[in-house]
Amino acid sequence: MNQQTTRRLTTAQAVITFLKNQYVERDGVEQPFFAGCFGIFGHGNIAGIGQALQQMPEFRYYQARNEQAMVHAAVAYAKTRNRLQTLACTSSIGPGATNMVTGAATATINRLPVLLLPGDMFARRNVAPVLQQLESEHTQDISVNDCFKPVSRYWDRISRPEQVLTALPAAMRVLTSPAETGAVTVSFPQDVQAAAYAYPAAFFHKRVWHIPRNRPDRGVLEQAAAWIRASQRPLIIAGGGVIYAEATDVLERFVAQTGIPVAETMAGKGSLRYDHPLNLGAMGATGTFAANRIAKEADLVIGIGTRYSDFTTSSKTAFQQPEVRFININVASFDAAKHFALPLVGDAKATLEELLTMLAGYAVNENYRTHAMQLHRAWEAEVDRVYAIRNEPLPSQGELIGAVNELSTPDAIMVCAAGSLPGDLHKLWRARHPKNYHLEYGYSCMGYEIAGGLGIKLAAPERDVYVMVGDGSYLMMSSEIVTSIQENRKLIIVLLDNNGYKSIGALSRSLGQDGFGTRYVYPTNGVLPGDSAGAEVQSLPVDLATNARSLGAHVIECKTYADFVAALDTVRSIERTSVIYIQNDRYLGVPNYEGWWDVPIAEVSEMPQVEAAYSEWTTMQAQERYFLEP
Ligand SMILES: Cc1ncc(C[n+]2csc(CCOP(=O)(O)OP(=O)(O)O)c2C)c(N)n1
Ligand SMILES: [Mg+2]
Repeated sequence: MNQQTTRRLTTAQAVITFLKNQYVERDGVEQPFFAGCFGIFGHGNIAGIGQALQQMPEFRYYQARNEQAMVHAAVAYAKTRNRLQTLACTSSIGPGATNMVTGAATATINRLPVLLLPGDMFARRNVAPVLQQLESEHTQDISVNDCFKPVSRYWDRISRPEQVLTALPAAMRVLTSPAETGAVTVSFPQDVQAAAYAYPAAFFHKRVWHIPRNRPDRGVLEQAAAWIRASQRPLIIAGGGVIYAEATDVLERFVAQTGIPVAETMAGKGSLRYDHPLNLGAMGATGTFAANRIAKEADLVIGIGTRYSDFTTSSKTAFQQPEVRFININVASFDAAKHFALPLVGDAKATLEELLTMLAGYAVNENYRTHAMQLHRAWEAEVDRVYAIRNEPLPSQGELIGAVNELSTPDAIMVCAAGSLPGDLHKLWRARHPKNYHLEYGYSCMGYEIAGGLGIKLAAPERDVYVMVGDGSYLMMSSEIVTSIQENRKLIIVLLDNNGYKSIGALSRSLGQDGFGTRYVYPTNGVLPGDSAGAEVQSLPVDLATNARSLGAHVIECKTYADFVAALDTVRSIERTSVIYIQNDRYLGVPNYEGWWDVPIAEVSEMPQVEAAYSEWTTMQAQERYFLEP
């Protein structure tokens, strides 16, 4: 140690120098792990990370408008790059830091790597309480940054400069682990960031983190092959893991050889092209009748890279075959073990390749394959029908989705996260490549859409990025339009205004609650009116098109479907971020196709509609299953 050469750097300079030199390699392809750093400066990071970034412009700094948004952008970047690359995010202390907590949860829930570097209170403490410090009577060893603990896969606080020597390698291990990845938070007291230390030069040498393709236990694989051979009605559920592992080609070969049909989760949509004859489309609560019918009768479910969210399982009602059993291929043993499955803990690509060899000569019976293919065709006809609806006076969401799908370039990326759009898109979007459909539906965080679009465009500048966003999400966070203009990264934002929360409005009506609190209207006699209120209800004077224009976007306002189609054409030749604004119908929804979602209903109430909805709910709730036997 004493003989080592050292470099005297501030802790922050050491962090950035270290990050700059971290690389990952998978399948022999090497790349830098960090594409730079998003940030918003304040007194908690300006002289530390801020100074270091200024001194090292080769580690690109991106100025964000909102800390939550910048984490979403980093998450979307990582998702677009299949977790092989991400960005760091630096914030000041206090509100700047806690603004990132929601972003951290988004990353962790979606199993996507981001490195968060929030500023923290003075480690030396003598000047406390500093501006924005939350004091505690019972300890001085706490700050708002402790809020990151439950939403981070790794959390640390750097109280002395030399601690980064052990903290950052630990952070890198988690970030680059396919099974453990998520938000990593390394909290940096503002004085420590700026303090200098003689770091061993070896700490800054180039490091390449190998991303492994781990293989499952041989015996369990053999058992899985035997289960598949014995099954009569197997179904594959393709989750995000298929796409992150770049296992889509082997999945296609697997399906071609075995004839097993595929249903797709929100994160897994695009695993097969939409027009593959054995692609049944979306699975579960927002699923297609094709997927949901096959799932209902399946005797074997092969889940690949899925965490079986309630949307995927229709709140545990999707699989009704009494003897149904599960094989789960997953890098994380946590997910592989769900539903008492036979756990194939391993990389999706490596596992499918091995399983395929073991299944030589096996295929599902012809009737089953034919049945699945018929359902696929029937579903495609239903999508055609919804795309062709021409609702008046306001267009339907389904037809607008159809227009974006058909008029966007084939290699484009569409991004969405919350509202009524995700369910409609899950059913209706025709994914033409594995990156075509980018849904953040782990956290379904309103406000992800535009920020996420920015992250995608930074990760894939050669592709068109279509952001599909509702008026509610837009109002919550549209700030990164400004960043997209600053960075000259064009987004095509499709803003669907239905004057409030169409999704939660419909949910509210289904619970007997009349859309209460989900419309953008003035109160009447001190109460916000629901959907049954008459025509006297007055809308709010909100003008989102003008709002978007004021942020620097090119805005095209549409009234009709024809305007919308024309706008999708015009927008291609506009060079900066553009917003296509259109109002659409609050009430005309895409049907439910035999899926279900458990949302609890008031067990007692003074409203008869609520009581009626409750009794309907009990019938469905009774179908929820535990899967306790392998
Ligand atoms: C941050 C956040 N807050 C609340 C919710 C709950 N929520 C889900 S959808 C929604 C309304 C979305 O409105 P809008 O974007 O206009 O889409 P629409 O439902 O009208 O299609 C709300 C409040 C959420 N998903 N995320
Ligand atoms: Mg809305």
